[in-house]
Amino acid sequence: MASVSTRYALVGLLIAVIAIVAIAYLYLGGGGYGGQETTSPGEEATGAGGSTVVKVELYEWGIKIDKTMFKAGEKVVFEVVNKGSYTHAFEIENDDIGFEVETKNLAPGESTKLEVVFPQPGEYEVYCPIDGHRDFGMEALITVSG
Ligand SMILES: [Cu+2]
Repeated sequence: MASVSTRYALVGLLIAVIAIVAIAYLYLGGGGYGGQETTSPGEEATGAGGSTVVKVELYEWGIKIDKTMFKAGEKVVFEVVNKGSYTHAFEIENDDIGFEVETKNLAPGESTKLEVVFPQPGEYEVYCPIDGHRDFGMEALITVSG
């Protein structure tokens, strides 16, 4: 039969073990949150071959582009994702020089890449070519410098 003081000691030990397990669990479990690497939004990603990678989000009703200033001759890869609930597409156009590129139509959640080399300086219009979407606000402007 254990004495009273031994019983207290055992209870104390049990509490200590539970506390250590709880702390270890918090440390190990909580470590998962800090383990993921994040890149800050304004950061410029550079892909293979020295091209500039730019994220584009299409939604109702607008176009979000991470970067809208480029240099002529610069190779730019637009990573376009449809974040909306309608079908959208992404078109870049400069009527002055007969420049026009566009993605296929993207279903909601779908994404694609559009590789562009801007041939010369100027203002390039960006918009969704699907009927009426440009008037709803799905447009932006890209400036290309020499
Ligand atoms: Cu659209």
